[in-house]
Amino acid sequence: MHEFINMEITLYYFKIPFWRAEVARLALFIGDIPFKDYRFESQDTEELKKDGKLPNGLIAPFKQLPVLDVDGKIFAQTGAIARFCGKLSGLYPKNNEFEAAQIDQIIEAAQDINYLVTLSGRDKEKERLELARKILATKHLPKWFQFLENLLSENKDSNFFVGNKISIADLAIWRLLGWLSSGLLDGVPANILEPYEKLNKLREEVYKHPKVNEWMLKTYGKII
Ligand SMILES: N[C@@H](CCC(=O)N[C@@H](CS)C(=O)NCC(=O)O)C(=O)O
Repeated sequence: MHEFINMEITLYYFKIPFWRAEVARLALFIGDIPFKDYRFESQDTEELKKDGKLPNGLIAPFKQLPVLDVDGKIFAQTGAIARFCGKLSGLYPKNNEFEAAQIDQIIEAAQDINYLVTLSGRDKEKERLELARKILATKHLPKWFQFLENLLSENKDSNFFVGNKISIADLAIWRLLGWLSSGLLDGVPANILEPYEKLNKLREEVYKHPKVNEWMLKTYGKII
């Protein structure tokens, strides 16, 4: 029996399979940790924007999601939540500081990449937006993908980022890459990941995980 099984956990996020929430949802699901997967309705979003209020009545510290509620107390920030859920589920080491830091660096890289995408979408003027997205797709993303590819190549033990088993680092990057290669992001082509053998191998490996498959089908009715 799991030592933390008695915690009451609710993850607050929007109704989308975005990496910030999906890394935590999947970690908990893989670890068989019961949790409530609260997905915001539009009135929840209005309250959050207005005064940071969450459906549990508490105030989101940064007026942003994800937020995790553990037994009525909350905290925010994707990395903190991912690590917490990873520790509960065995997807983040509790007694290997070095491997923990190696995983942290990947989560931080996901944040950096996400920030570049956000910045590239800020300008609403069509031509400037197109230029920003072109630079994103031809310079920034390839640079970061190569960094990640190198890290995967350096790990001789598996197709994952750290050691020989799946961790929250793999889940975060897998979902982030799913978004970036979805073709839904203006100016970023769906084949952007083609040159990266190790990144593609990582994606395949995560998709092969039986609990990942089960989660997708149960939650979204299809593999996404
Ligand atoms: N640094 C935060 C960023 C979270 C974030 O940007 N959340 C977005 C959704 S993906 C959000 O809540 N946006 C609403 C807002 O900032 O008003 C983290 O790591 O969780």
